[in-house]
Amino acid sequence: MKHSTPESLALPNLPRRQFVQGLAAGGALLGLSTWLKPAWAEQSNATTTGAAPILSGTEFDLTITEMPVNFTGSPRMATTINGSIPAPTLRWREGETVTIRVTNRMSVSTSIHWHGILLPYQMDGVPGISFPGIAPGETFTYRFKVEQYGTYWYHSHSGFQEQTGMYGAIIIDPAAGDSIHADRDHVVVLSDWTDEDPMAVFKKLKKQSDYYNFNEPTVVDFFRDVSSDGFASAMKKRHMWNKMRMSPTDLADVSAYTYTYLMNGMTPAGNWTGLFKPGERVRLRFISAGTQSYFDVRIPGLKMTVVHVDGQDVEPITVDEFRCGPGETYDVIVTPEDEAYTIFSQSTERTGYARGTLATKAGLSAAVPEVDEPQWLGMADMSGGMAAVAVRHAKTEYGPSVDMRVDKPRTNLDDPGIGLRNNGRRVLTYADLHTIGGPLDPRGAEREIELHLTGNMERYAWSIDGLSFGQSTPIHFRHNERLRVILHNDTMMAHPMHLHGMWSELESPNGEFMARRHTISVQPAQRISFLVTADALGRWAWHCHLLYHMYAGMFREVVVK
Ligand SMILES: [Cu+2]
Repeated sequence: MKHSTPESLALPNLPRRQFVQGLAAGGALLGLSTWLKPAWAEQSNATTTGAAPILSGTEFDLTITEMPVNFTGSPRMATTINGSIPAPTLRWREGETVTIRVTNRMSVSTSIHWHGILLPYQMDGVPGISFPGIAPGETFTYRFKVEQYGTYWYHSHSGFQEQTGMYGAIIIDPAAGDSIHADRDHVVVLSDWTDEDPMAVFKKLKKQSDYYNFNEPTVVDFFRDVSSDGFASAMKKRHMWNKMRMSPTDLADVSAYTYTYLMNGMTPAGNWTGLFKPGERVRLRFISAGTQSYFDVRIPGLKMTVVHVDGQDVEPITVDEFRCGPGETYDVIVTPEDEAYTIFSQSTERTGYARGTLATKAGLSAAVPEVDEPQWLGMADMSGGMAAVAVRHAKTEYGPSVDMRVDKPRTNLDDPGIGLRNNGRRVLTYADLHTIGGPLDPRGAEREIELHLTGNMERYAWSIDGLSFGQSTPIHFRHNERLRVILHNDTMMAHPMHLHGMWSELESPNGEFMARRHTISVQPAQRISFLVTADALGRWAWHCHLLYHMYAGMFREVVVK
């Protein structure tokens, strides 16, 4: 057994501090040669990161190009929208019709998906489902009426282009004036960058799923042990790991070993800075655009009042810290009084962080905390809890692509998640979230569907009910039905599940309305449910927003008719 002796349990010698903090300059894109310089690049050779240009109005032209970027000291090619990372912030107005012409100046197909936006399915931007994609040299025109307001974002839905730079913020101003009063407003886009070709990252994960997991290299072995020795014996072995201060964890499959975490396109060394005047109410719109990273966000010295989640106003709740998974957005209000505060966003597996500063003037900084110690997965993460629900595993879950099935899922929403439990800070949980105004649709569920999030760690296979996208057939919703969706996580990882085109109205274990979401993170061994009003005809994507999980097959098509 690989980990049977203390010697072989030794961690690779990679102190966390040695992981790349990035360049102080933080990823300025290198100059374009003049002859191919498009209009948007006319002013400057080096397109800025850290201050995405703001485009507002009803007509937009976005150009997708490959451009060199340098976050770590080694120039790499990035996929950019109008030459910036993040892409330009698009400012729309509720009730207006927007026209967005997207031109592909690359040699491969591309797309843009408007994350969380309600629109006709042909405008949703998922190649193979909404439309064929945007071919090289082609311009695709998106046009739709903006039916909502709040903080959203957009990104490529093609290949790994989201990983290589294609993401940006959308701010939609309410038609009737904002109920959230703020003196100042900053978008904070969190993301992860790798100098590796994302396909190479994926292939490494396929070959060895804990390739980037230097904290805890034992999870694959744990499952190997479960299948060869049975659960009880594997658990005994786990006790041994515990005694040696080791644990099987599976917090994130890609870490700072390859990632540099970015805040508004700036590395930690680059230190993106948002300005304020003491005493102002500052709205920070956090957008979790990491492809494979959950971020735990806090601002030491400041309480954050969460007021708006996934584009929905929520009953204000004041916390010290919150976790945001890929796809989710959280708007908070802070009232800073001192000169400088660190915005600290550590990744869940605790190998690194994105960092920026809130300050009264540029050039200031505050102390940057150490990353927390990684926490161990508990029993609840591996085998659930005591829920008395009848668990139905689909026949397709019994096969080589599934290595774990949870028979007693936990249903609680008040768990902040692994790494945040009992850390001495008030951490936001899903149980704290209440969308103002209640559900969109007063009807109860007319029908229920249950889906299990499944995987096989060792094969790096990710699926739904044991079937990858390629093996699956579409899920059918009847037009205008009110539907309860139950998601049951049969894996040890959290999966941020994103249903396109329709809201997911999260409910409590007792069936009370909680929060209207576009992305719902389902924790390990957890069972959650939400209601959907299937009011959007057409074909929609539904997937895990961890990009490599989606790519591996944790993805379904939903057909509403
Ligand atoms: Cu996933």
